[in-house]
Amino acid sequence: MADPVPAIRDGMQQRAEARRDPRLDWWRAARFGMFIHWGLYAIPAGRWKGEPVPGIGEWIMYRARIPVREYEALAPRLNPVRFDAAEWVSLAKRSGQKYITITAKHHDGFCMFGTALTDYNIVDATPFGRDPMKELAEECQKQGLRLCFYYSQTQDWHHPDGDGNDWDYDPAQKDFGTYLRDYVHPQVRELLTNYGPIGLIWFDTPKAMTLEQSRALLDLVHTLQPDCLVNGRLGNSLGDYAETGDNRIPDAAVGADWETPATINDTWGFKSDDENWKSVPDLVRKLVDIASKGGNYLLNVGPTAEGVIPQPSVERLLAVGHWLETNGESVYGTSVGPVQGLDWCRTMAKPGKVYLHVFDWPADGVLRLPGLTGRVTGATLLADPGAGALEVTQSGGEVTVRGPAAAPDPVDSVVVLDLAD
Ligand code: JFZ
Repeated sequence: MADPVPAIRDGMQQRAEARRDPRLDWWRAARFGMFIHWGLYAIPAGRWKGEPVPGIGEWIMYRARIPVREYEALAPRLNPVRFDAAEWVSLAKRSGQKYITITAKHHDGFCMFGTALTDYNIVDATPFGRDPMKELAEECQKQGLRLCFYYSQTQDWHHPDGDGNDWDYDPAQKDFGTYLRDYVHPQVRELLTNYGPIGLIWFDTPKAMTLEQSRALLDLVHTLQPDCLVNGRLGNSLGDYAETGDNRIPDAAVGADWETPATINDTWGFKSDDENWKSVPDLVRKLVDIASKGGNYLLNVGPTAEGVIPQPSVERLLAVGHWLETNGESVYGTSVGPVQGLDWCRTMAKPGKVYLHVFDWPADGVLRLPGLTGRVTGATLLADPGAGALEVTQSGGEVTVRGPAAAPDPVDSVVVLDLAD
């Protein structure tokens, strides 16, 4: 795939003027969300007919060119009896995540919500017979998180007129416009009518969508729920904020609203043999890196077909949440930090304050921060205010803070710098 970052940056620039749109206030403050890829693909979990299928788990139908009739046979086997919406929402909450974005329909076309448009959905086609999106919506309301829906608007490998499946359907015979009008639009209407207030709709892989088609979908969302946001993968640089390429973090701060969607191992949809889990320090630093550049981190989990979020994901998320309990003040509600481009640290800003996140604590405990123009009136360790004020001096455009010799937190020690107004 071509490097998506320059294109994303163009989109970001175009969105810069929408920067102060208050509809995004909750999302800007949130900084950390839970992505959930959950669907029929969790059953094969990366293997088809006894053979491993390389690549991301939710693409198995495409990668193995599984005929629709064969893939459909997974539906009667989907019975996630261990699914517990309260537990998932509580996990997100305890992990410090402020919103949940879950696959209502991924490219395989199977609907994980009750829909009148097709029987190919979890309520009508599985022994489970429940609508997990309803249950999640209720729990999010109860526990105070925003629920958001991923919806694959272009690719649908099950629908004869959807994009992507050229092994069952002849692309020349497809009527994409009709699919959008008579299937996608009514389904988006259902998602924005039947589940209460929805934080955002996460579209994906726009491919050949025309400007009119993207615009019509954007208008539909905003007509149904004016406060519902739309991500940047609607196509044609439309949407309320930009999405980077998967797992991509821009190397500099970006003056617009953006989000990095990221895996916690190497797959989105559950794969039984993917054990390449990112470490807790890596996850914390990625969150901080992203927030310091003005973005949000949308970190994925891939629940099993039984409805269980894999334990290695749970442990890591809770550890990040534990770190955020102490350090959240320096992440949530912050904006792009004043000092950028240093390896050893990241900065974030709030009115009257700069949070200095130190990844590599110097051996002598003396932090030398260049590039800060404001006058610093004090410095403390966020995790240990009892340690009192740290000695600060400022000269020649450099702030010097004398901290303890040992890193207070080997992952990221946060120093709060107070600024004179
Ligand atoms: C898409 C999906 O195809 C994938 O299954 C998953 O849902 C992911 C979050 O999004 O994959 C993409 C989309 C865009 C890029 C890369 C993978 N990109 O812009 O680099």
